[in-house]
Amino acid sequence: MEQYTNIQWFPGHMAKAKRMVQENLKLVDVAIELLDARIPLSSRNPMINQILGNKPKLVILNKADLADPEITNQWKDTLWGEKTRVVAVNSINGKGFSEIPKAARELVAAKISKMTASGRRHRPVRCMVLGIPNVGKSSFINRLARRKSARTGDTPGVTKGKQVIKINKDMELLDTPGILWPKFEDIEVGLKLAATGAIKEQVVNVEEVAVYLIKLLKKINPETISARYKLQALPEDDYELLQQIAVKRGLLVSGGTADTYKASVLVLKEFREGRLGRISLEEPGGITV
Ligand SMILES: Nc1nc2c(ncn2[C@@H]2O[C@H](COP(=O)(O)OP(=O)(O)O)[C@@H](O)[C@H]2O)c(=O)[nH]1
Ligand SMILES: [Mg+2]
Repeated sequence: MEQYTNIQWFPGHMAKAKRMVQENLKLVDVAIELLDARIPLSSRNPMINQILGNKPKLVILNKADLADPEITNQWKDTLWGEKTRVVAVNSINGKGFSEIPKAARELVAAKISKMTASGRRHRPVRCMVLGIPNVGKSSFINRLARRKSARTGDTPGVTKGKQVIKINKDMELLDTPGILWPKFEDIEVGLKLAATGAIKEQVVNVEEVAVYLIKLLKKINPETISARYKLQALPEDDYELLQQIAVKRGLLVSGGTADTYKASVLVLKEFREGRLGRISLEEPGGITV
């Protein structure tokens, strides 16, 4: 079951989150920005660069198990920069995690060599995790710390009483993540966040989300839809396609017409569980719908 954090973001909360994150950033060498590998743009906090200033950044493309591996590689190249490293992971099974300490070290290499040169022993690279709700912060921290549960703070910003977890001799991590707000202004961002399960679809209409997802899937990978729902030719109209899926799956309301609500829930569930394949909804070139 997916667990939703349900934060109501008001301007006051955003200001507080920003302030708390910036306070915690003072304690760390590297910010770990968690993104959803399927939607690296839409799962970003809109103010992240401003919040981080010139803090070195390790971008984690999380849920990479659900994303198209080729597109994830393109994102890695695109996002990589002088003060940015990028690692793709699966926080459920730990795939990709072995690359993290090296990437974090690289980001502070200059600082470390300066310390070693002056005869001081360098301390471990200290990191903190940042990201929007449901991007996988708790799962990521648990994996990295190899423990069962992370403290989950639903409080915007970061929970008080933070602790530092030792990851290995080179790396430590604040145990509470910074929770940041997603983009709100853009309807497509909202739909992508809802489609991937980052926000409750009650916020947006379930059928609207499903129809939008179908529209994207038809562009990205029409064969998957045809194969999965045993449809020969996909209709032009996305709502009609949803109706056909309903009929194929025997999801009917009394009178025999398609239950598009149930079909919407089904398509969204199957997409989120990866049963439609590994699909990225955003690629560096930009998918235009
Ligand atoms: N498939 C997959 N699911 C993930 C991954 N990381 C987290 N999840 C799921 O995403 C949902 C939200 O994760 P959670 O750690 O609670 O997110 P948080 O709100 O950022 O702390 C949960 O259902 C997790 O099981 C991942 O790498 N792959
Ligand atoms: Mg959490």
